[in-house]
Amino acid sequence: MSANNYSAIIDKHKLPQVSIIGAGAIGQLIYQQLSRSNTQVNFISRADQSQQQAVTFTNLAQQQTTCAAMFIGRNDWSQQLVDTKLLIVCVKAYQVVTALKPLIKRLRHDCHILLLHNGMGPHLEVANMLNGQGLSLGTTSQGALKKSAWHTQQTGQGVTQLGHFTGPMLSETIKMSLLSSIPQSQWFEDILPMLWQKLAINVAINPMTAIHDCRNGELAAAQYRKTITAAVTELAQVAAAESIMLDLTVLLDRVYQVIELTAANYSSMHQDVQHQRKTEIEAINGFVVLMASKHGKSARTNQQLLASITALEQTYSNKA
Ligand code: KPL
Repeated sequence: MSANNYSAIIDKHKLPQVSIIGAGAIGQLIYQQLSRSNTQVNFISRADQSQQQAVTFTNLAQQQTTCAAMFIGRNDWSQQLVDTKLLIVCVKAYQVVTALKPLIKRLRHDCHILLLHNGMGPHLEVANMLNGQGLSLGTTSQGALKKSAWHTQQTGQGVTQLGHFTGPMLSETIKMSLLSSIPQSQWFEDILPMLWQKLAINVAINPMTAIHDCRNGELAAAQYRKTITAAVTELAQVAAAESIMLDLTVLLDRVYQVIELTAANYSSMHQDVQHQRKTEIEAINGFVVLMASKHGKSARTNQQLLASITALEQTYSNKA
């Protein structure tokens, strides 16, 4: 049965509860997509008290809707998290472990965790923190923009790739509910190659746009080709050392396709640097460097890109 047919016959009152950590653009987009398909969904908040928050969403057709989202505060975590069957983690890569630490012990053993962030790396640490829960990983190229704290606008369609990583599998009911709620979402038996492919796009586009202060489209210029090719080549070599075989030509074609498709956009790392926010460089080029050193290899270009972005972060006036 297809995911769409399945959603039509699900009794919404019997649907398991999904919780989201991270009310950024992607967290709010996923919240909207799940709640529209009648999944019971709430946010986990760092505030003490639980509260309802009006959240506004503008879809691709420019239609705006507002609904009341439940934010579960710390005082209610223990009581509410026992009902959570899937916890979707939408915070930045460098926040994943800290955000999950106080929650894991309160989750049911049969709760499942799904990490959905840019970059790679936190999954290795989270795998060691699990308390019987299963772990899935995902990546999305849906475009979303936060217009204000509680107003998110979808800015582009895109695929969402999800799949199992370790521990018990996600239940079929929740998997089907996810796939039927998130447009163009797919489940992969082996998710790691998909994450490495997405990482190839990010290792090339994100640091280069931040360093050269440009939109994604400008990276099509010949002057950037050498660095982009070198960064992606190193990534493919490191992935191969991890037994993930990727075709370099396909990876580079995809990088240039994304450069063209998102030509007018500023990458997330460009935006982070412009707003003097911590970037996800450690989970992007930093992950390639880390995996290279694990295999006794060097990844010189990724190391240089990592160093350049780290140096840019050091220039922020407010380094908090
Ligand atoms: O994922 C992205 C990002 O900005 O983080 C790309 C695909 C590069 C689009 O800008």
